[in-house]
Amino acid sequence: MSVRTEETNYANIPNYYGDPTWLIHDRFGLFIHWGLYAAAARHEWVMNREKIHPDTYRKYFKHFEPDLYQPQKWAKAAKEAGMKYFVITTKHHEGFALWDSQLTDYKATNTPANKDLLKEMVEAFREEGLKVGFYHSLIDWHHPDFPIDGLHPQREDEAFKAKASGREIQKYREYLHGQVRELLTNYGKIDYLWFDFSYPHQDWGWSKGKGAEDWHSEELEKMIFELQPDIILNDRLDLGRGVVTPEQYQPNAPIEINDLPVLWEACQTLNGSWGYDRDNLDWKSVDMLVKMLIDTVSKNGNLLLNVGPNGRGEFDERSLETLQGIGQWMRLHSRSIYGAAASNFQAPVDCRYTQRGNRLYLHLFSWPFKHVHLKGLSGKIEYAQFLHDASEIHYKEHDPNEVITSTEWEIAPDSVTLELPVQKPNVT
Ligand code: JFZ
Repeated sequence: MSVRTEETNYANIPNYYGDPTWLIHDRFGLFIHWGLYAAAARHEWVMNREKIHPDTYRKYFKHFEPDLYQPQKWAKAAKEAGMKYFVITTKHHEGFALWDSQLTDYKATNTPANKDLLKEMVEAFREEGLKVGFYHSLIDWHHPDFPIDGLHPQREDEAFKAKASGREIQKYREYLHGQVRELLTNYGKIDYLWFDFSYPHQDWGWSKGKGAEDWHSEELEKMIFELQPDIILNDRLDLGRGVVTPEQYQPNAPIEINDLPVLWEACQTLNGSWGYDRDNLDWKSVDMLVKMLIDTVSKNGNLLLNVGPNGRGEFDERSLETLQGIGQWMRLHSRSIYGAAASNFQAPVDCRYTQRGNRLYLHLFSWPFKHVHLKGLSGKIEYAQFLHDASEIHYKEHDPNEVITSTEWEIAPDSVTLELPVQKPNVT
């Protein structure tokens, strides 16, 4: 079991958590949402949103045939995009197991796919040198004992009552713990476990608020650390600890509790849907995603960026193009991302700073002005260059406080990152 050092003293992880140094260094991971909903091709919540009965939803189980599935290609795409770890949905809310679980028949080996899809994926990503993360849904719309105990509008209907009656959460809990045990026993070293999700103060219509008492989170957590002592956990077990996971928004500043930084990771989609969503046209640009990554690192966070593979087992063209675009940026700029964190210097308007040791990176999100003024850097800069081509940047000492540099460059590259070795290391 790793012992945490001073530098990794984070507010929201207890002493026995694995060493998060790799996560903090790597900064950028791939989220993969893949399950039967890929066949429905209209969002991973389709079963719930369209109130599809599990018996009807079974058509996707029957026709799940990912004949083009080659996880080596996924791993390669992720690596080329600059991602250092991945998190795969072992089971999403629909309840379908991507692996050969001994605790259910609702699994990949019983579909036309006819194999343990998780096993190959884990091997492929490890082969490319990426760390392995499992997403696992606490919620289960398929399991016959997952409580339907909320204030559902149809709760008085006979059919609904019949469906909701006789459900024993104890049985579901055993199933949940059992499946987690399988996942952490049969696939080698797992680096990251990402539960989803608790909602103790919310009623989802079909289900009353659920949290630590329902999942027996403490007990679950104990088992997890027995099986995988170095694993990192996210914060959705309702225990008030783990990697904080703001969803589809960027916090304004580094997240802190009691003046201590917390480990946090933004999760973001490419197009607003996590599962493959065929008719969705709402794709984020490479430029926007790169800015999200920079913004995240400038606030001490990680970015977990999602792809929803399709029913044939492929990343669609649009996702691949986006990953390639990010990869092109990363090839030239990853030095400002890996091992980088927030800087104590305050970035000018429309800019972000990331800092790694004594290298300060100034990312200009836009530069409509003639000059950028860099506060607090007077007398501290040793040298300034563009990061993408290591060409020198001229700058002037402006007043005791500021350094200025012209932005009237002859060639304005798509994205501008300046690398400024500063004399005093000032990393947070
Ligand atoms: C959950 C899932 O429902 C969703 O399908 C996807 O897997 C995503 C990554 O996680 O969505 C959530 C979970 C928690 C919150 C919001 C959306 N939350 O706490 O605000």
